[in-house]
This record gives sequence, structure tokens and C-alpha cells, in this order.
Amino acid sequence: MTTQELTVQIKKKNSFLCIGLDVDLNKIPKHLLELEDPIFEFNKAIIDATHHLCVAYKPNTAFYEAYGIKGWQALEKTIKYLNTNHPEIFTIADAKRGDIGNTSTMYAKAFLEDLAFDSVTVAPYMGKDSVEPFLAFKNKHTIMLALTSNEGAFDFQTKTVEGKELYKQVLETSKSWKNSENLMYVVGATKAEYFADIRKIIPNNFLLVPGVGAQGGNLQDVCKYGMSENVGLLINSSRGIIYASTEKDFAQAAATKAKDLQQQMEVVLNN
Ligand code: OMP
Repeated sequence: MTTQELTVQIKKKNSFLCIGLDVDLNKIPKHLLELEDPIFEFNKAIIDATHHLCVAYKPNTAFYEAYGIKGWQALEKTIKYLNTNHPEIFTIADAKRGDIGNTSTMYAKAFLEDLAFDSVTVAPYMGKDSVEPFLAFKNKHTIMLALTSNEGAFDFQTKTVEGKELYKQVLETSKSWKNSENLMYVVGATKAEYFADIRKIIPNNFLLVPGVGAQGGNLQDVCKYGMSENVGLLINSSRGIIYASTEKDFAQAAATKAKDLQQQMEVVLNN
């Protein structure tokens, strides 16, 4: 999917919501555990109830890898379900990969070719040759960590290196990489005060913004400082939406939470 197509979907749905599919078998409704594939059944019910309210889904691969082969199969079924029934929805494999080029190529194939996600999250620590293999995929996107939502972001990302904060070096340096038009960046919603500075460096790239909901980030502040001309934001909430209820009404409860965020986004878009 191209970023232009993504922006069209955002305007059509009045939403730039991304729903995180971080499935934890200890948190999903108990009646699903009796089914053959509880993870997929949970995702399918959430997708069926919320697809009209969001433009993206983001399964974090940790929540699938933790369950071994069954988890990976559930991830495969989930992405196939999305690509078959909702091809207009942007999909993110939140895997935070990155390695020497030869290995990164295989990671990129796994997520962008075999599983056929639209994008994958990548850590920038190993530099240009670890990220460019992901960028080589046409109409696919590499979402690179810039300023993350957690406390540990202050350990390295905001430290000054050669006169500039490290996350700013990451943004600036990556602009010169081959196929850098395929880059998006992760910026945490918990760091809204940084968005204005970030937009000075990358005015138009899409930003994946996790941290709204369970981590306490503020949607309005992110929009005020982070929105670009083409909207340029995908705001993610995982636990805040998918675990709204642990009873049989879980999918409906998730839809109610998603609608609440979508309506706030609609107000922002109409202003
Ligand atoms: P909730 O806090 O439940 O909404 O989940 C947030 C999701 O976004 C999880 O899958 C995290 O791993 C992911 N995430 C962050 O929370 N912070 C970041 O800085 C980056 C990510 C991410 O790359 O998506």
C-alpha cells in the first residue's frame, strides 16, 4: 500500500487509528480458550467489530512468538484474514528487527514477502546497512524507532551526540538512505512535547504513535504538534481497546473504545 492510499483511507474513515493486536491468553475471555485457535478467534472477532473504525492493525510479534508454532500460525492466519477481507487496511508487523544486511534481508522477506505485511518495525541501532534491505521492498514501509514511549527512551535516545540528540541524528541521517521515501518513524505519544521539533526534521513522513490508552499519552497534544499536511499519523492503542471487556461482549466493548478514539480523531480532522 502507498502512503497516498493510506491517506485516502484516513480521510474516508475519518480515522487514523491503529489497533494493536497484542494477544495474551491470560487476558482474553475464558470461553475462547476452549476453541482450537483462541488467538485467531480473538483477533477475528476484534477485526470484525472494529475494521470500519481504524485504518491499521499492528500485531506485536512477541505475543505470537511466545506461544511457539501455534502462535506463529495464528499470526499467519490473522494477516491472511486481513489481506483477504480488508485489503484497504494498513498492516504493521511490530517485530523491531534489524541485523547485518544479509540477515536483515531475510527478516524483510519473512514479514513483507512471506507474511505479506505492509510494513515492519525496525531498530536503527545497527545503522544504514541493517535498515536498507527493508527499504528495498516496493510499496512496503519500514517503521524505524526514533523516540520511543517508554522511560528507557531517555537512556540513549535523548542523549546528545556531536551536538544533537541521538533521536534527531537517527531522523536526519536516515533521510539520506536509499529508498528513504519508504521510511516511517515510531514516536511515543507519551512524548508529545517533542513532536514540533521532530516535524521540523521530517515534515511529511508518517509517524506510528503508540502510547495512547494504557500508557497515558494524550491524543490531542500529539495531533496538535505531530499532524502533517497529509495527516501523517497512525495512533496506536492495544490493551486500551482489545481488553475493554473480558466477557462474551469483548468485541463490542473493543468497538466502543475504538469508536471513542475515532470520534476524537474526526473532530481533529474536521478542524
Ligand atoms: P499498549 O500500551 O497496550 O497500547 O501497547 C502499545 C504497543 O506499542 C505495544 O505493542 C508496544 O510494544 C508498542 N510500542 C510501544 O508501546 N512503544 C514504543 O515506543 C514503540 C512501540 C511500537 O513500536 O509499536
